[in-house]
Amino acid sequence: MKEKLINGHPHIQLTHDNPDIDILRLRSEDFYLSMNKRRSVRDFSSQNIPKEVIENIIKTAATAPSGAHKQPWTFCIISNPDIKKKIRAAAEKEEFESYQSRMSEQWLKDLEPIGTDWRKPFLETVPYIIVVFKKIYDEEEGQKKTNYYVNESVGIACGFLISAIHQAGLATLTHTPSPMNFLSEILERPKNERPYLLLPLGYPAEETYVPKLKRKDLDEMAKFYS
Ligand code: IYR
Repeated sequence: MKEKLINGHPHIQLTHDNPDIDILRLRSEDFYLSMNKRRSVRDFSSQNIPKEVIENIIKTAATAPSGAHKQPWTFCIISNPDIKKKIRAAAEKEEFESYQSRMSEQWLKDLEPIGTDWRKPFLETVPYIIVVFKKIYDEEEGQKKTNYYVNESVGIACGFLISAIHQAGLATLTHTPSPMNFLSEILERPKNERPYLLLPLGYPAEETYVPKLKRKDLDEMAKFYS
């Protein structure tokens, strides 16, 4: 492998096979068709999943780019039933409050087609819950170290995570109980970590229904400047 120094730091030669144009067409279309089948799922089977699969998915998420390569994330993977139970109880308590009084009439109306409510039984059904924490700063030998573009970095990692879950053949949901500081307490996270996103992970339940949604057409969401 060829190496050289830039600013005194080692750089390695990129290995990249430049696929020809027909392959670009095929691969980009294949990936789109596959990703277009992804749906957020709220009814899960309790069927177990090998830990190795979860490890691969998490390692994929952590290939995301991050500000100054600080990798400002921690993935907590919960299979312990007592912890799942605690998370469900705390999430439902917050969600009950939200649906009852914190969310606006308009918000509740916007959610009607999705069919959600405060009940989150999937938090106990699923074999795994992943809670992604963002590291607002790092701590090395008692010294605070700045992280950069933390929300962007962790958001991209979550996108990779969701894609890896779908690609493996599993389902998930981007669940954001609000507020979600209870996750820091239950999972005993240090003070430089803040909960970012909760994702239940599993196979969908045998007969699962998802909202009949339409995705925006290209001309509704993209503008080409040729
Ligand atoms: N966090 C709540 C409410 C909710 C909000 C939005 I915006 C959604 O797209 C879906 C749900 C819940 O999880 O039910």
